[in-house]
Amino acid sequence: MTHTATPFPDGFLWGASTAGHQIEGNNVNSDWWRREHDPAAKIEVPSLDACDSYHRWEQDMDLLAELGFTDYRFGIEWARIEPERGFFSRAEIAHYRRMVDGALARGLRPMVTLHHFTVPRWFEDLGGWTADGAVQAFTRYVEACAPIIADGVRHVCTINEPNVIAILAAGARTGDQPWPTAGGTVTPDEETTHALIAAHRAAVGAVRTVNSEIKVGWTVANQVYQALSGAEDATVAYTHPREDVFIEAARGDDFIGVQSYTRTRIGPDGPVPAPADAERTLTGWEYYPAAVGHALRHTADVIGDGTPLIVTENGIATADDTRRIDYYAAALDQVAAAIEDGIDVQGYLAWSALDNYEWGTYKSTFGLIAVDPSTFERTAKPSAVWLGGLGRTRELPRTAS
Ligand code: IFM
Repeated sequence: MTHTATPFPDGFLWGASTAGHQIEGNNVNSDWWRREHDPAAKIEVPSLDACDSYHRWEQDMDLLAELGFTDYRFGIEWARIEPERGFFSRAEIAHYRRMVDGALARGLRPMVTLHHFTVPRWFEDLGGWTADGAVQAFTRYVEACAPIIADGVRHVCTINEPNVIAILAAGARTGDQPWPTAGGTVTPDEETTHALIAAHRAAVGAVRTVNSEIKVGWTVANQVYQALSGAEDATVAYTHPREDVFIEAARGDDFIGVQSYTRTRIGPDGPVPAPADAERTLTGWEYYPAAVGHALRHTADVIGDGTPLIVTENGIATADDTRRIDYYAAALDQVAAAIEDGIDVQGYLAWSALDNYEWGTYKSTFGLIAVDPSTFERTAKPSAVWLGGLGRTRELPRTAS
C-alpha cells in the first residue's frame, strides 16, 4: 500500500521506549540484579552499568528531541523508590520528577511505565505477585509515585507485558524456559495472571485519583499467533491465556499498549518453528515486520469496546541498521493501513531508543542509538535519523519491500 498524505492523526505520539533496568545501570536493589549474580540462574551477563542512563538521561532526551521524536516512554524503578518495604526515597522520587520535567522542557511528552519486569528484592522475598498483600504493596508504591506523575505526564503504563510476567512465573516454577521467546510453550501461571489483573485495576484507580486527566493503561505482549490450516480452534485456545485474557482486562482503560516483534505459527499440537528459509533477527525471531498490523487488529478485535491503541513497543534486534529501517518502514505501513481501516491507533513508540540490556545479553541490539559499552558515548544510527525525521513530517516516505 502507498500512502501519499499523512495517515497519522493530530496529536499522534511519535516516540521511542526504554525501561529503567535495561538502561539505568546499578539497579542493585531489584530482583533482577540479584538473579543476574546468582550462578544457578545461568544468566549470560549481568546488567551492571547498562547504558548509565540513570546519570545520562539528559543526553538521551536531548538526542531524541533533536532527532524529531515528540514522545519518550521510560520506566521508573520500584526498587529505587521503595528500597525497603514501606520506606520511600524522596531523593529517587525527585530524580524521576526531574526526568519528567526534563522531557517536558525538551518538548518530549513523557509516558511513564510504573513496572517493567523488575521488583524490589523485599517484594520477591515476600513471595512476589501471588503473596498476600502484593496488590496492596503495588498500590502503595503507585500512590507514592504521585509527585512524579501528577503534572505534565499524559500517559502512564501500569504493568509492562503482564502476560510475559505470568509466563516467567510459570517457567520459574518448572525450571523451564528462562525467557518466553516466540514459539515458547509455557502456559502463564494462572494465579499470577489474576494477581496482575487485580494489581492493574488497583493501579488504574490510584493513578486516576492522582490526576484524572492522565491516560492510564497497560502494555501487552502480542505474539501474533497464526493458525496453520486445521489449527484454528487450537490457536484460539492457545492464545486466550497467553494474550487475550490480558487484553480483555484492559476494557475501560484509557488506552492499551500493543507490543509486537514477530509471529508465532500454531499447528494442532502447538507452536511450529518458523519456515526453514525465514530470515532471523539477533534474538532468533523470524523477521516479520507485518506483526504490528496483526497485533493491532487482533487487539482491537478482542477488546471490542473501541479502547484506543498505542504501539508502545515495536522493533528489531539487528546489527544491520539498513534492515532496521526496512523493518520500521514495513511496520509503519501496517500501522497506517490499520488507521485507514478505522482502528483508533494513537501513537507509535519504537523499541528501543538505545542499545540496551536485553535481559541477559547486550548482543541483541534493538537500539536506534548505539551506546559505547566503555565510554557510554551515544551515537544515533541512520535508523534514528530516519524514524525521528518522520516525527517532523508525519509522512511515510516510501513503502518498504
Ligand atoms: O526488551 C524487551 C522489553 O523489555 C519488553 N518487550 C520486548 C523487548 C524485546 O525483547
